[in-house]
Amino acid sequence: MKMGFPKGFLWGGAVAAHQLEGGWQEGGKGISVADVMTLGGPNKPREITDGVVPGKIYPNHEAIDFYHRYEEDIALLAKMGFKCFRTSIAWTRIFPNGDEVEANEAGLKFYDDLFDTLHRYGMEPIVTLSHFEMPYNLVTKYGGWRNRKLVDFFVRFAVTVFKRYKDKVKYWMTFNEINNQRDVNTEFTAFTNSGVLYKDGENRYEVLYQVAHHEFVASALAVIEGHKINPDFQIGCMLAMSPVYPATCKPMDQMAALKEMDRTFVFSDVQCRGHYPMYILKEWENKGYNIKIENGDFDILERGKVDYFALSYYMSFVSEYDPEGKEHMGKEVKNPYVKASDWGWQIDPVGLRYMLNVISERYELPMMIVENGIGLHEYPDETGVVQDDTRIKYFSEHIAEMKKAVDEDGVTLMGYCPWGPIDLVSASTGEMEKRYGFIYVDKNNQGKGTLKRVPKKSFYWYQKVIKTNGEDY
Ligand code: P53
Repeated sequence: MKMGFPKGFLWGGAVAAHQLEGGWQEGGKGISVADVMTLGGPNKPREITDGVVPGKIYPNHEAIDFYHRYEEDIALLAKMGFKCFRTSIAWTRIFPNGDEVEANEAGLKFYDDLFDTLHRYGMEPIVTLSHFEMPYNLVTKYGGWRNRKLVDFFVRFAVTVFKRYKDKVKYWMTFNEINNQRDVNTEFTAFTNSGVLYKDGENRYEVLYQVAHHEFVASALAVIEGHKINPDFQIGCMLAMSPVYPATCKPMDQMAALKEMDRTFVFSDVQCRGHYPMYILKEWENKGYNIKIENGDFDILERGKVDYFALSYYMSFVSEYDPEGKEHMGKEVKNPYVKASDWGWQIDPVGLRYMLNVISERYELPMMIVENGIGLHEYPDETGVVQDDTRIKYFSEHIAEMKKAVDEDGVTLMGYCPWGPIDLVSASTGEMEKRYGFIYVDKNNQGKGTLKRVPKKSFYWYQKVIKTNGEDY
C-alpha cells in the first residue's frame, strides 16, 4: 500500500552560516576560511588569499546580510510552511580564533535568538557544526586539520554549543560534505573542508587520510559527548552523495565505478559502522601511507557511530576504466543520457532514488536529504517576479523519485531540505548569480543590489508541496 511521506516529515530548506549571514566582523566574530576566498566563476576557481587583501571581492563578508535580517527571512520561509530549517553555527562566532578556552557570549546569544525565532515560527532547527567555515587562525597557526590539536578545539566547540542549545536543537550534523576532499586535485575542497593548504611535493592522499582520521575521531567524540548532554540528540554524518555509474557494462568499467564510490564510502563507512573498511586499510598498506592513529582511536570510532545519514544530492557521475590511471582506476566521463546545468552539474533525478537505496541497504539507517537543488541564472520579469519553471521541474522530478524510494523501496526518510531556499553565495564559485532560491535576493556578483527579497514562482509551488505533505508536486 502506498503511504506517502510519513506524518511529521521535515519539509524545509538548508543554508550555511557563511553563505548568507554576512556580518563577518559583527559580535566579535573571527575571520574564517570563507572570509579569505574571493569571487570566482563557472570556469574560474575562487582565489584563497593570504588573509584579507584590500581591493578584492570577498562575497561572504556581507553575503545576503541574514545576520541583520533573519527575522524577515524566517517569516517568509514560514509562509511557505517550512517545518524545519537547516543552518550551521559559524565556529568563528563562538570561538573567533578557534583556540580560546572561553566562548564568545555575543556569538552564542546570536544563535539563541535565531533558534528562538525559528521555534516561534514553528520550525525545527537542524544544525551543522562545521560547514566550510572554520577559524582562519587554525589554518595559519596549526595547519588546519592536519594537526591533531584540532580534535580538541572542535570538541570544545561542539560541547559548548550542545550544552547551550540542548533544549533548542535536536538534530545535528558534524562535518558538512566531509567526503568532498576526496578530490585532491583542487585547492578548494581541502581548504573548505579542513583548512588544509597542500605543500609542494607532499602526497596529497596521505595528507587527506590523516586529516580525515582526525575528523573521524572528532566527529565520534562529538557524538559520544552529545549523547551525554542530551540522550535525545540525533547526530548525523553528512556526505555529498553522487552516484558514480560505470560507463559501460565492461567488467573493468564496473570495477572502476565501484572503486570510485569507495572513495566516498570510506567516509560514511567509518562514521556509520564505527571502523575502517578493509579496502582503505589495504590501500594505505600497499601505498606505504603512514597514517598516525593513537591508542584508543578505534574504540572512539566504534562508540561514536552516528544516529542517521544526512546527504546532499545534486548530480551523478560516470566513470570509465583508465588503464593509465595511477591513483584512480577510472576517469570521469560525461553522461550522454542526462543534461547538465550551466555549471556542468549533471541533472539526474533517478540518481537520487538510486542513492537512497544504496545508502539504506549499506547502513540500514534513517536518512535525511539536507541539500538538493539547481543553480540557475535568473532575472525578474517585468512584474518583478522570477518565473523559475526550470527549478520547479527539477524539484518536481526529484521529489517524484524520492517518493518512490519511500513508497516502493521502503527507505526511512526523515526530511527534505532543498539547498538555498533564499538566494545566497555559491560555495564553489562565490557567485550570487548562481541562484538556488524560492526567494530572489536583489544582489549581483559584484555585490551591487538592494538586497530586497522577492518570492519566485517556485515559492508558491513549494508551499503547495508542503501543504499536501508531498502529494501534490
Ligand atoms: P554551490 C560540490 C559538489 C556538491 C556540493 O554548491 C557542493 C560542492 C561544493 O560547492 O557543495 C554543497 O554553491 C554545499 C553547499 C553549497 C551547495 O552544495 O557551489 O554543502 O555549501 O552551496 C551548492 O553551487
